[in-house]
Amino acid sequence: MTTTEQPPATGQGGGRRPLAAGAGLLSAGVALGAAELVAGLIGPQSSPVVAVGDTVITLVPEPVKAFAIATFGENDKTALVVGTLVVLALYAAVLGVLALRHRTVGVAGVALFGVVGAAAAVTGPAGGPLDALPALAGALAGVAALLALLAPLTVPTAGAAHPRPGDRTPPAERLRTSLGAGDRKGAGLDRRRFFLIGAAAAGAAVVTGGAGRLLLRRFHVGEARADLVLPAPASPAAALPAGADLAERIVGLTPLFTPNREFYRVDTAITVPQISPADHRLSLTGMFDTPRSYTLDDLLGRSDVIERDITLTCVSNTVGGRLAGTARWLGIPLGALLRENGIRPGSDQLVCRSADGMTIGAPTRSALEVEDAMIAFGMNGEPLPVEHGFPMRMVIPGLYGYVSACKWLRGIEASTYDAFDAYWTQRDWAAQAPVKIASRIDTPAPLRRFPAGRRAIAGVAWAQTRGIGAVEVRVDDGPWLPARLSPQVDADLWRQWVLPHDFAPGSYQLTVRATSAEGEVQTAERAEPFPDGSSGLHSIRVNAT
Ligand SMILES: Nc1nc2c(c(=O)[nH]1)N[C@H]1C(S)=C(S)[C@@H](COP(=O)(O)O)O[C@H]1N2
Ligand SMILES: [Mo]
Repeated sequence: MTTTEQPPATGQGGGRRPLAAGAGLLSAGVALGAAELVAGLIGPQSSPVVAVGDTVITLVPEPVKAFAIATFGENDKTALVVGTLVVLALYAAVLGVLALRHRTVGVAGVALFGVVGAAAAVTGPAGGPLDALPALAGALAGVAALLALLAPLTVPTAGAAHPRPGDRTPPAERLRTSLGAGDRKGAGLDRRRFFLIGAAAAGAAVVTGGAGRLLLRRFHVGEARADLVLPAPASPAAALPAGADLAERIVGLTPLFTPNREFYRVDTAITVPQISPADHRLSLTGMFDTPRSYTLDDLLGRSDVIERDITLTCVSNTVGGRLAGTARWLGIPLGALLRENGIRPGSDQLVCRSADGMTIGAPTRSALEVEDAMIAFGMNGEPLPVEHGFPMRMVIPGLYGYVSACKWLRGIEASTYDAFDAYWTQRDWAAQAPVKIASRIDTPAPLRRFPAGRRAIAGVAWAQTRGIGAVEVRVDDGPWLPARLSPQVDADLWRQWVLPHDFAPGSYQLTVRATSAEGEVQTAERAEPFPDGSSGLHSIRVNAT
């Protein structure tokens, strides 16, 4: 198709361009709907929208990722999806306008999108050749919709510039007739047909997209998860004394245990892997004498099931931040599992692989020596929630999640730091990252006004594997005042702290600092999360009136 075959886009009928932009948008909708429908038949990993988003996450530079986590927190993925859709919408609208004059550009633009989507899906961690189909089907449908929608915007009118075979009109004459035709208001533009086809396209997009979504639900593992019966632990968690949770009496204080649905979530998965427990295998490979693989039932049926209370923290947590949570985990001791496979002394790194392609490098030594390191399948009395790694994940107390807590775990390769850089290490985060001592003021809330008088200053502090020995609070430049702590039941569990204080009306700066049970005082030196975790004291301004 050549460009001269299309009547001019301007000067005719008016409003042609906005309609063409609309045609682009509608075609994108049709493409996405068709892709989702085919993805519904093939599987969630083949959905081009998700695959492209995943690829974007993998490719964006670290500062952008850090900014996204800092700005949007757990909504970072929603922000990404919305951002992607906005970019896609702009692209589609521009493409529509360009295609008005140059059909080839429109077709090529949609095809390009199909190829990008197909490539992303095929090369994804769970991708195969078949996963190209949704994107390609989407592109085909998108092209068809675009051409159909543009046709009524460029209806050939009488005397148009097409030289019919045998037409002897001189070129200049032909041009004049063509312009003349265009001068008539609305000529070459069939609005009614455009809106009819547009409505059909919108309907098709909604119906196919919705059907795709419904079909994708059958890949969800919620039922299999609900049917799972967890074993009783051979070694239960340390008993908590009555009244151990100070949050029962102090409004605004973080509870000792974080309910699963409130547990912070950090990962690179736009849609969480849906792993059918019956098909799942945990494979040990690499530097083992007798490596084997395990089904979930193998793990559930073992006699060495442990239950432990462990606080998990993210390296991206800023001072005073909320990327930390505590759960009662149920699982198998990691050290025992590694030893029974004959782990070789030369391994210093375990490369943990998840079903979504993530690699997390954990120190072999911690896996063997940290008490309570485990392969977990239970969290707060339930099977692991899908978002938190169902059916199994690793938990190693004392290390940030990105070097210890691989979710959707399907492989442990005994390796070395020399031989392999894991995902975050490739992005310049520290290869080894023990959790730094941290403390946080939960209440009073910063800047919010509260009535003067006696009230609690309270929060949490953590120093996994070492335990918290003391927490002190300073009001303005006063002395460090010792806070009361929740019972020390396990070094891996954070401790709540509380300090009742008499506030006269006024504004105060409150600062908290913790000391580990080993006597190490939390440093006041400020560090950003990158590359191995934030440090510094949490300090807030509060107002009593
Ligand atoms: N497969 C996979 N596992 C992962 C991650 C991930 O992106 N993918 N993120 C890690 C990080 S950075 C943290 S802090 C913890 C968070 O675990 P949670 O989401 O259950 O709180 O999971 C870790 N395990
Ligand atoms: Mo993290």
